[in-house]
Amino acid sequence: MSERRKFIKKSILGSAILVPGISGAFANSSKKELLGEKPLILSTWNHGLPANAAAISKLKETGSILDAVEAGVMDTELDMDNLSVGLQGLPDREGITTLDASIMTGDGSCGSVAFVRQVKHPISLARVVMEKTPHVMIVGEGARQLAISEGFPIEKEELSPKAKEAYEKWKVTSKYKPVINIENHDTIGMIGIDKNGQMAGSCTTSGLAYKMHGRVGDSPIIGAGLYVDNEVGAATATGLGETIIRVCGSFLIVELMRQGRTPQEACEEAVRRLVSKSKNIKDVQAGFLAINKEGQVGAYAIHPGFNFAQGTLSSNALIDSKSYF
Ligand code: SD4
Repeated sequence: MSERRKFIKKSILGSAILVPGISGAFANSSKKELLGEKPLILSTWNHGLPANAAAISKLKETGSILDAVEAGVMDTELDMDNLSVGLQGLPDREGITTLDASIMTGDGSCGSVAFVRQVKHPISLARVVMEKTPHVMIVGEGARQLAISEGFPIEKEELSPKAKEAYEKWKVTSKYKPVINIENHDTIGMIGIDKNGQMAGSCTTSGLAYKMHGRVGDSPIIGAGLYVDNEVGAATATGLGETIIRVCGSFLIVELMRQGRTPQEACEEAVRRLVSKSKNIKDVQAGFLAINKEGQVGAYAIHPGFNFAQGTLSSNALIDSKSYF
């Protein structure tokens, strides 16, 4: 674990900061979830804390929940300690880092990029796809060309020192076995609601370490890694993308909430569905995070170890998710 993460874990979990009205939802049964405070921002894993802080600060500055979820994950895209997000992320089998990202607002607008190289902020490129093109998803060289035409800086294609070291070690055996919770699972998914009930979400990743060249995960697939609907709620996913795509995980959760499930019940049902449709589930981690329009929160993963950060205007805390196993 990096020094930065150790520090965050110690300073936050160590002092047991609780978020009024929400932490209780995780101590008690999902039926007893309390109404959440708004605005509310949720994001996956430890790096969700600084990302939430960046999102809340942007929300205060511009008042836009879309700006907030973009700015929040941009912080993670620049985090040199994170080897699963941004250009510092672990590469594919050929030694090339390729990025996936998506963004969505509660009115159904969405955009994404996948298999994109040399762009530091794929989330902002996903926003360009959403706002400036007639399309939803642009991939590979096309996405890089769009970045160039939109004036995004194109970075030199070289691995970060940590990614290079890890890749050199991996090449010795070239074995592909996802490790639960660590290395392969650090994607950031962020969902948020403002005080008026407007929702937005973002998701950005370098995907699975040592994936096949050209592999795309769930994160840029609308409905798999991210889904947002102002009428119901929002969900995002982390973990082995193939398992999440198979059940349209985030869309499934929003639809279950539409049918009356709480965010917690919906996340649990989606994990059960995913487990029933996947093989070798003991070696696979996946987790979901959800919010409904009342500001209730849910989170659930296959294995223990998944956590998320929950931020309001006055608090920001890490919370451990419950899990199937
Ligand atoms: C993927 N879902 O590409 C991403 C990886 C991930 O935490 O979430 N890592 O499959």
